[in-house]
Amino acid sequence: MSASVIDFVATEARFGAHNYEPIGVVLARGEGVWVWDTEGNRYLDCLSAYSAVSQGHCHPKILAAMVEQAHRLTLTSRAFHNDQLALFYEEVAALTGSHKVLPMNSGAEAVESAIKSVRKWGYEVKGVPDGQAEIIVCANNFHGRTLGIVGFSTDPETRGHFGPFAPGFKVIPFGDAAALKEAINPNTVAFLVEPIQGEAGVVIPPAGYFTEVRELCTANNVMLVLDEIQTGLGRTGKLLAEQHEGIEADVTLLGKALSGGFYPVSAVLSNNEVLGTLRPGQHGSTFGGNPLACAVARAAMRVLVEEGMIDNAARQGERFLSGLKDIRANAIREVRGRGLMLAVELHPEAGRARRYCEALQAKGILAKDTHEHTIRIAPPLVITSDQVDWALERLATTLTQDLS
Ligand code: IF1
Repeated sequence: MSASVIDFVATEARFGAHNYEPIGVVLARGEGVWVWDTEGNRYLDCLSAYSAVSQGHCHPKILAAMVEQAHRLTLTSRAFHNDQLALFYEEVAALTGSHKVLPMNSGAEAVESAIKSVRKWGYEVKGVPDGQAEIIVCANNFHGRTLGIVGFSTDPETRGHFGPFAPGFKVIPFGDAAALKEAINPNTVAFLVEPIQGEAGVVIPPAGYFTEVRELCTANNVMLVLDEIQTGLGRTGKLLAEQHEGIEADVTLLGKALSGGFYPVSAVLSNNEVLGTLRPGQHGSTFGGNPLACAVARAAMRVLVEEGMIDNAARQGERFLSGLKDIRANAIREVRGRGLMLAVELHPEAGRARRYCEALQAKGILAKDTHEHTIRIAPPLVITSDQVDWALERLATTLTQDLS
């Protein structure tokens, strides 16, 4: 590493909490699928900030919307109306077919807000005895890092030594509708689940799973809450991952690409019943629904649709997936994916996925490992066929190396 890179890394180490172990690159500029480090080296971003930069780095139209709004009005608090929130509501509701919107900031805040809302609905509408609401979640879930959320994580790294945790959550295996049927009881208010488990390593459920889930939730008056914070907004080749399953959630959570990576913007989308239980003063946030966030999100949604990014994600995702499946490498155990949400799982004896990510970095690709043996591949949805082929060449060379 050069002196300047070492200086940045050393300074981070000196002052920063060590809650990440970044790959050894210091990024300084981004444009589309490309990012450049402080030395001017160019990389194809195959992480997209965990699917927050789906529209590509520094999208000019989102930037222009942000600058224009920032000159005019950034934050008013919800004590007063502003001239962006209603427009954001209309546009995100029209895009997703939702009736009610609760604007928040981080993904975890949207998850926590959904948990509060479905519990309140359980007590005030479903008639669950106060304090006894149960929410079913899946093993290997990832819904954020707040205390409430890590309380129902099954990952020791995510929840270790952060207790004690809140009760009211029941864990079942992902992809097992019979387990859901077994777990539902009269106090169950919701089933919170990712359509595809991202952090778990892009785990896709069996065909028909969500059709059964939808039927079970409807039959038992249980709210189906789909966390589309990572899978949503085109990542899997459709606007929402639920569309692959031909179902509709009762509550949908969005975040990340809702702002195109410019600003933390998240939202809870639902029908009147659930969000209609929130009354003035019962929930809120200083920045939730602020005019700058709304202007940025409106532009991020607009370019996603107007520039055909969702269909491109479907097309390039198929190209990428079949190209990955064509790679003949002993290291590869399985290739998985839907749209541009892809993963290469390695055999344990092939060595840690991190080693392959470091080797990819040397070839101009930035990717992230998850759970030791899986490499995530999630480029911005603006990637072209040539860029997919460029990435596949380097992935094939790297994966056929022996890095064990
Ligand atoms: C980290 C993981 C991904 C999410 C889903 C809610 C949230 C996330 C499905 C919370 C956030 C981020 C968090 C970030 C790394 C990244 C991640 F590895 F942690 F699990 F993407 F897979 N639901 N995921 O994926 O949204 O509060 O972060 O805005 O914590 O290291 P957030």
